[in-house]
Amino acid sequence: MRNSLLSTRPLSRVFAVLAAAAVMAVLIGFGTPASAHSVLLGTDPDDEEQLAAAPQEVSLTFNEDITELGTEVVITTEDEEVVSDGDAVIDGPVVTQGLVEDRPAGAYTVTWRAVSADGHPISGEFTFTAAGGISASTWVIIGVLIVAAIILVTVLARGMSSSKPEE
Ligand SMILES: [Cu+2]
Repeated sequence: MRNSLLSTRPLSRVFAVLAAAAVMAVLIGFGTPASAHSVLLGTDPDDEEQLAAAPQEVSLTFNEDITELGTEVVITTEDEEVVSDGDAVIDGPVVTQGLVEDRPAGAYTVTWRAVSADGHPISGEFTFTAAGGISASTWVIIGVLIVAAIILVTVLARGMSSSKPEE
């Protein structure tokens, strides 16, 4: 009996080591995805996209929820003028950043930093180009056109109602 116990001991040690190694492998294997940083899946506009005009907002979509604290998006023109307006809005895995109304033509750079659900910050940048600009003068022209349209409609409506008694 004693002899057989001694003979099985080395074998059980081997099993114990193998079992421990298996447990470690499982822990490492399952632990890695849970602690991985968030990954940027895509942006709107896309990196290096060419647009007719700069958009009113830019959005970034990640593979998991983003933490509000420490997440920041800064958008600059090629003249290094900051055109991002206010704080980024975070809705789960989507981060949206508004732009100012005066958006000139040219290249834009979006520099972002986002904090993963695991607390780790990730960062990057992408660019897009606007063929035409939406500037303050564009808004003045749009305003003038709207006012002119209102005046025209008012004049036409008056002309129609004043011509009624003549019928
Ligand atoms: Cu991480």
